[in-house]
Amino acid sequence: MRIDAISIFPSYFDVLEVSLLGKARLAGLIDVRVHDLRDWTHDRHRTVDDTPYGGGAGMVMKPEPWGEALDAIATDSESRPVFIFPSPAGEVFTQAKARELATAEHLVFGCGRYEGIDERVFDYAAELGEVRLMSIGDYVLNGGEVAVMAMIEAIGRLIPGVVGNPESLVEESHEDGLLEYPSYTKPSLWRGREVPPVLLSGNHGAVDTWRRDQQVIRTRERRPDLLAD
Ligand code: 6GU
Repeated sequence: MRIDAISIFPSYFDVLEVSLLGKARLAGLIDVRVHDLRDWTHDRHRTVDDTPYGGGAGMVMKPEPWGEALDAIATDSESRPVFIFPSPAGEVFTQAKARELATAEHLVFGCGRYEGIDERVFDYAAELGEVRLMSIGDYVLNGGEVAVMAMIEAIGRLIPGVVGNPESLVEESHEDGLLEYPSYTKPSLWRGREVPPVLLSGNHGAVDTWRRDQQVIRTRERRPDLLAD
């Protein structure tokens, strides 16, 4: 998979070098390219924003640098990219959407700052590929970078070969619509707290049943909205 990220703060993406995704990049499983939006400006101050038509607070990202950035990346693409613009006004990014996006050949993340990007940019991007506006939850961040890091991590780890043991992908929270069961390791008694005896019983059927029950109990307690779905 190829992933491009366009931002005025490209250093937010420096940590993609480390950990699992860093290894996946070195192994050639993911080709991540980070771009500074200001590289597509032409004035001395490398201006990316301007005041909003109609008035109001804050600044809006100008369309011209975005147009050039999207053109350059789309021209250089082997496929029709999927453009993802992080936005608190977008559709909510979920594990199901991560799974869907993990099958794409080329994702392009466009990180907005300030009050947002000139709306015409989304319309133009739709001529070059599929456009998705995506939110990572109902709260407001200063810009899209942190949201894009979260999405890249969630999508990247679903690409075959990125996570060493594929078994660890299926037993996680959200993969089957339930939260994950609780986990324990040695010692079996720690600071007066015991590990649930069934886990020490050697009875695999009983362990499976207990874990499933725990998933349902936890989900009912913590995320009843998931059970409704
Ligand atoms: Cl994707 N962007 C911003 N700026 N804020 C957010 C968000 C995205 N998702 C939740 N809040």
